[in-house]
Amino acid sequence: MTATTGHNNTVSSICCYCGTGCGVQVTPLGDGTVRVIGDDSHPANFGRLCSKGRTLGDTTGRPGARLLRPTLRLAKDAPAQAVSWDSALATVSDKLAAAIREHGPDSVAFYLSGQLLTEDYYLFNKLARGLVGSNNIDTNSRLCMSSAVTGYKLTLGADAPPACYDDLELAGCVFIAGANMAYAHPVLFRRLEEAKAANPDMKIIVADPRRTDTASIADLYLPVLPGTDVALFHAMLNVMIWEELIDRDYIAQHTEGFAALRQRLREFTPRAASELCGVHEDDIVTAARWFASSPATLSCYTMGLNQYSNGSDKNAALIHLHLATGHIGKPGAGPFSLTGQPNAMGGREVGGLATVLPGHRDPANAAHRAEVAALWQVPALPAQPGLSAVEMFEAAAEGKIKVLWIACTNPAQSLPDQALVRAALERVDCVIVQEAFAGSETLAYADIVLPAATWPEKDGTVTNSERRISRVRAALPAPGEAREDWRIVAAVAQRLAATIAPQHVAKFAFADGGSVFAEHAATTAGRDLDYSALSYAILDVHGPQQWPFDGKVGRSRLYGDGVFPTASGRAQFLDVAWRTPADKVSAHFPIRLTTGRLRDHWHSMSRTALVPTLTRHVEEPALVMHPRDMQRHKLQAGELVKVRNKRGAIYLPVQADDSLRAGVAFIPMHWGGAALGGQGINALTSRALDPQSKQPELKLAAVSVEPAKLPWRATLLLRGDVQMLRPQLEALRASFPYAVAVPVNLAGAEHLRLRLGAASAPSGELLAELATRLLPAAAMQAAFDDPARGVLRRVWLEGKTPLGFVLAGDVRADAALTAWLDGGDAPESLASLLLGRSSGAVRARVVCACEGVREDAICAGIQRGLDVDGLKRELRCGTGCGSCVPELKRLCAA
Ligand SMILES: Nc1nc2c(c(=O)[nH]1)N[C@H]1C(S)=C(S)[C@@H](COP(=O)(O)OP(=O)(O)OC[C@H]3O[C@@H](n4cnc5c(=O)[nH]c(N)nc54)[C@H](O)[C@@H]3O)O[C@H]1N2
Ligand SMILES: Nc1nc2c(c(=O)[nH]1)N[C@H]1C(S)=C(S)[C@@H](COP(=O)(O)OP(=O)(O)OC[C@H]3O[C@@H](n4cnc5c(=O)[nH]c(N)nc54)[C@H](O)[C@@H]3O)O[C@H]1N2
Ligand code: SF4
Ligand SMILES: [Mo]
Repeated sequence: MTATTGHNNTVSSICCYCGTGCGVQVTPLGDGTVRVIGDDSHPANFGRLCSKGRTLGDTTGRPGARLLRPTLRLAKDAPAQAVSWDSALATVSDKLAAAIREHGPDSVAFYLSGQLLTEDYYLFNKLARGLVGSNNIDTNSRLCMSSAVTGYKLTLGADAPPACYDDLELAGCVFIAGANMAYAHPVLFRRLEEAKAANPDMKIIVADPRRTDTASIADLYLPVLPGTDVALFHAMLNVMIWEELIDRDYIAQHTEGFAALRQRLREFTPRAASELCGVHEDDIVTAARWFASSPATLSCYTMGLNQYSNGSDKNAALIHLHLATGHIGKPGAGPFSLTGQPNAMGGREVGGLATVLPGHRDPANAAHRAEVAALWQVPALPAQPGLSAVEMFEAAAEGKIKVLWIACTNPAQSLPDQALVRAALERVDCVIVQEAFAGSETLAYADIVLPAATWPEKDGTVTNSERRISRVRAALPAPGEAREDWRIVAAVAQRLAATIAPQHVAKFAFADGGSVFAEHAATTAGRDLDYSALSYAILDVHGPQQWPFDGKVGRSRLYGDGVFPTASGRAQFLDVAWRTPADKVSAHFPIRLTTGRLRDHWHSMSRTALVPTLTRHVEEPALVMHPRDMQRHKLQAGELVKVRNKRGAIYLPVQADDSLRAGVAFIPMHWGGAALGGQGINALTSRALDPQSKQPELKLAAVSVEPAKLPWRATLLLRGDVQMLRPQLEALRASFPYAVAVPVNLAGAEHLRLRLGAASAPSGELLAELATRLLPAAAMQAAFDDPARGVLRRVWLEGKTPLGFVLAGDVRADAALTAWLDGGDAPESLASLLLGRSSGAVRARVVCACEGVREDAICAGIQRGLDVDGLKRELRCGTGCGSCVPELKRLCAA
């Protein structure tokens, strides 16, 4: 695998979305865009890509979506002004120097991201700890992987996932707990589907309060109640002990602490645990038997375990099952924590968490601090513990943080308890936002904006879930004045050093990413992850490599010898007590709300919203609830509801879905303030932390759901680039409690959909603004207004082609007009449609993003007697990336 292959300018790189880390071949097309195909030679995906990876090319060449110049605002209420890089860098450096001088180094904080490259992180870390002198450097991995890190360290002794992707094919039993791999790690899920098809004896168990697409291949589905997995895992171990399914020799030779845990487990009989976790006791017994007696058992787990105030306990209790049965360190076996972001692993290696120093070292350990200080040639590293993500924003809200530098993450969407987060962002004297795209909510709080290059303009390395380091390579120049993240950090660090410690200036002078990587790799020497022998040259010639790496080969699996990197060399069983999640349901807040991913969107959607086909699978925010809960709360499908708790409230429509447990509701995490209005989904979530990992409880909030009582409704649909339309929109939206704005793809073109709700009809002025603010210049209008009643019905036309419409106060024509804009038939009479005297067609959802196949066509095919293979053959759905195959199966079964 060389840097460039095939076409003379094609580069091998890595998909910038999930932690699977699929290899891609990227070819610049000469018009500012690229073509992306899977890299057949990359061991993560062997050429496969999911719907998101396949459409990466569509995210390029969109300068309107990007930040192109640094900006500065001189006061909190002043407008941002474009400035030169020179002036932006000088201002950042001056602000840092002043805060350090006047308030001490801990008045400065860095909030970074698992989507940075290893080189970016490394320099941020060196700047924060080595030059500023603060451990206040944390990342969004705190919201994501922190409990997995803690779980691994406390039980196995080091933060190292012991398994690898080949184990998906070699396992006899796969236990998927709190992971929706079909959506979040689709290419790994494809591998698992194929492995199961090739080996029908393979048993798959899925534990999730929602019967997700991942559960479509499960032999046993466990509808665990949110937050209660410890009871499930403890009971499984109890059964294994009772039925003598444990590996006594392994426990005796390679572990410690079993006796105390065993004592604790007595109370976790299947029946007692069933009361706590809501899984039938017979199913607990079956799960335990399959797990223990299979020749090799692999667990895959993600946010359903990590994002809880008992997330570390859940991780440890799951790892216990592997230690007790010896399902670790051998092919097809092990506790495999799948990473979310493309370089969450790299951050853990570099020290991109307040609680980690470079090379898996510990900032609380004086010897480790001295080692890193020696490597960096600085006198000492700060001993004062750093703030973790949520603590950082709590300190900021208290006025303790003067300069907050945010890079490659969108905390005004993704952190829990947005009321606090936004108060914190307002309180900080100087907020620096280093961001690539123009739509991030956090930009509204920025005093200084630093425009960053992004994929495919960046060069560096990432580590995927199976500890494999790959090169990311640039295929395009960055647009405007955007710069690579590590170069921005290096430039600021050199300026700051010149002011506060001139002897250190040279320590931040790097010719290229390769020399940053070399310095970083050296920090791993002698550590569990040792890849000090790795270099860009080796990666270029021999392709991606797993750590630890001895100069020739990387290790695919860890702990095959039963020796663990703990003080005694033995793995540890922990005496994990039962703790309930922090948020409790009550008569006031009876619903357990959980949040998570959609198949075709990525986080705050700065990239996926640019791809028309990706917006078609799920177009708009909705709350899903069990039909029985809807009945109990007297709610109708499609009705607008208010979801509320003591932290905040959001408005969105409700839909019925019996794949959820009764009592559990779900909202996708993607709907932040930019889509939903207000503070978005995380207005509701809790900042209760796991005491060990400091990871917040993003997966459970107790809420109430009630009718919205916003009878006045408007809906607006308009052809155009959402990014371009957004500024005009924001002022309008602020006037309405319900104000959803999302991109939708109609007839292959981008459109903006706006939905508004209010308790009563808005003022005449506001109504007039609605009709004119977004009106396309020179478009013809068909208008049937009744302003006295707060009613507008207008359709904009170019010749006979509809460009958009606004319906306010009377939205009955919405579905038919939308179908028309989507290429459907024109209504027979526009007037009778707008006046509600006739209704029109309704359009169907797109199930297969790759081939654009709609649900109605699929259902018609099924009526004709087609099965999944027949659908694939005749309609071509499911033949691209395969992500929709579980859904096709579900539709066939229904
Ligand atoms: N399409 C897509 N893929 C992504 C991402 C994306 O934004 N979009 N983001 C990436 C990132 S950063 C991450 S971290 C991963 C996340 O990957 P996942 O963790 O797989 O995704 P989520 O949907 O957040 O949550 C997984 C499941 O946990 C379940 N769950 C909730 N509570 C519990 C519980 O108490 N116990 C159990 N057993 N299950 C529970 C939820 O119902 C949900 O189905 O995805 C990565 N991949
Ligand atoms: N309710 C709820 N909340 C959650 C979760 C959940 O399951 N439920 N999951 C949590 C998890 S696991 C995660 S990982 C977080 C993710 O949350 P965030 O990190 O906030 O999500 P992103 O939208 O990926 O933010 C990345 C930002 O970086 C920008 N960007 C992209 N490329 C570059 C680049 O190369 N350089 C720079 N400087 N900027 C770039 C993007 O435009 C985007 O604004 O959300 C967390 N929040
Ligand atoms: S599974 Fe999809 S999103 Fe994840 S790295 Fe592969 S192509 Fe990208
Ligand atoms: Mo994540």
